[in-house]
Amino acid sequence: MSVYAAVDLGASSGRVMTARIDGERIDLTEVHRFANRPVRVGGTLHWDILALHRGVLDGLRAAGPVDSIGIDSWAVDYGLLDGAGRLIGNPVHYRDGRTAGVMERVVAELGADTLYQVGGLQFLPFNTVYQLLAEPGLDRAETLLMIPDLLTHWLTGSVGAEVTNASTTGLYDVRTGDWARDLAERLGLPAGILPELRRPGSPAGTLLADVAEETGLPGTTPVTAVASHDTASAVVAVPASTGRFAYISSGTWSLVGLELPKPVLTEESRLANFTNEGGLDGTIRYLRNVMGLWILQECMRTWGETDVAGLLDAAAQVPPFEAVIDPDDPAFLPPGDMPARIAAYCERTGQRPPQGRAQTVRCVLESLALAYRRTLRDAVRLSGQDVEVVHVVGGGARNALLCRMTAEATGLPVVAGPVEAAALGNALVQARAQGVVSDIRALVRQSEHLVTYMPEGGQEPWARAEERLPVR
Ligand code: LFR
Repeated sequence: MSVYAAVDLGASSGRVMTARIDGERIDLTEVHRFANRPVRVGGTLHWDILALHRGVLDGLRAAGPVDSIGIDSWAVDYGLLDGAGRLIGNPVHYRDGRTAGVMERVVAELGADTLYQVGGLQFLPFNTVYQLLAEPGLDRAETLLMIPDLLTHWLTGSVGAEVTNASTTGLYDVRTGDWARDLAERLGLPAGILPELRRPGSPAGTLLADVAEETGLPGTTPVTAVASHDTASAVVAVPASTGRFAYISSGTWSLVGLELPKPVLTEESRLANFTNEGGLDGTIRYLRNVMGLWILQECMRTWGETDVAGLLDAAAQVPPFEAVIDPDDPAFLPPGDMPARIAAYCERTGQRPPQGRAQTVRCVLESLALAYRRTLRDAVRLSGQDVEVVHVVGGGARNALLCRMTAEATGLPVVAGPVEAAALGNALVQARAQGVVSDIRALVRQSEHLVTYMPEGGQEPWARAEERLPVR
């Protein structure tokens, strides 16, 4: 029996899980969960990075002795170290407004095509490259570390840039699998701050003496670079049994797309705003960021409501398609009063705003399912890869109403689960690196409880609802 610690940091909470693997099965246990509460200081929205490090240390203590440790988190954000290895300022949250207008300026200067040919990324205002151009601490910076690389550095002292997360920066060349140093220089960014790349499965050092003392773990405990972008880890754990599958990594964001052997960098793909992020073993995560359950989470925060099951039950009872929104409208990106923004969107587009909470939730879920329908159709068309099943992984796999709508809207069977895909993918990459596992997806299929939703209603109502959305 081998045991791995998977540290998985999400936008609202972090968790440390232990994964026990006996070659036939993997068993996950959550040993510690802690809040991840962004803090606004001096008008800037920050991550509380020391609280996250604290949570990691407490979680590792709770985990007890393990064969290896791996860390994954959301992408694009980073910390900068000075020449003495000290953190320059607190990492800024990608939903902060400091990047307003930066992407537009860079696109005007360099051309969208140049950027897409190199990075292959969806044009999102918070991609690391645009954040760096809005970064006051850059002149003192010697090293850029993405969030999981920074936390790994604090555990082991090692410095490196794990590739799946590096691929979300806009400064990584998706064609060559190396940093795009030329592009950085053209933008006036110091390419010297980009650390050496490391592939998922490679060693990232052993615990520093003070970390060993804090956690009660032996200093010889190895830390392994996993697919450190949480979405990459989640895709690793998609329990697909065919190559013809799509996935929706469903949490705060919905990452909707395909796994491909090569990037798609065509003009059509750029115009459809698809991303080509790096996955395990050189695969490409060809996907689109759909705003996701964030909109529902912010509605609930605004209402002071915590009973998600009750809301979903109520939403299932109200009439369909009263109002539809484009979840990717930039109005929904920053934190704030989402019900008011949904109402404003409806008024702007000549629709009657949802009349209550259940109606609002129904509107959000139907609009997400519509976005999935459009995105998957585009992904298939642009990549030429056919799809016969949609795997929904992550917390959203628990949302039966949304899974049912997704099956209907796409006309495809939806297989929901695992819920803890990112932690599973994290642990399984460690296990594979140690030779304990060979076929990751087969092991997930054997171990996890999956629920299938067949596309029961016809697609016509969805096609009609889609016509009410702006063409993109
Ligand atoms: C999901 C995710 C997405 C990324 C967004 C911001 O947790 O990692 O893949 O686009 O967060 O980093």
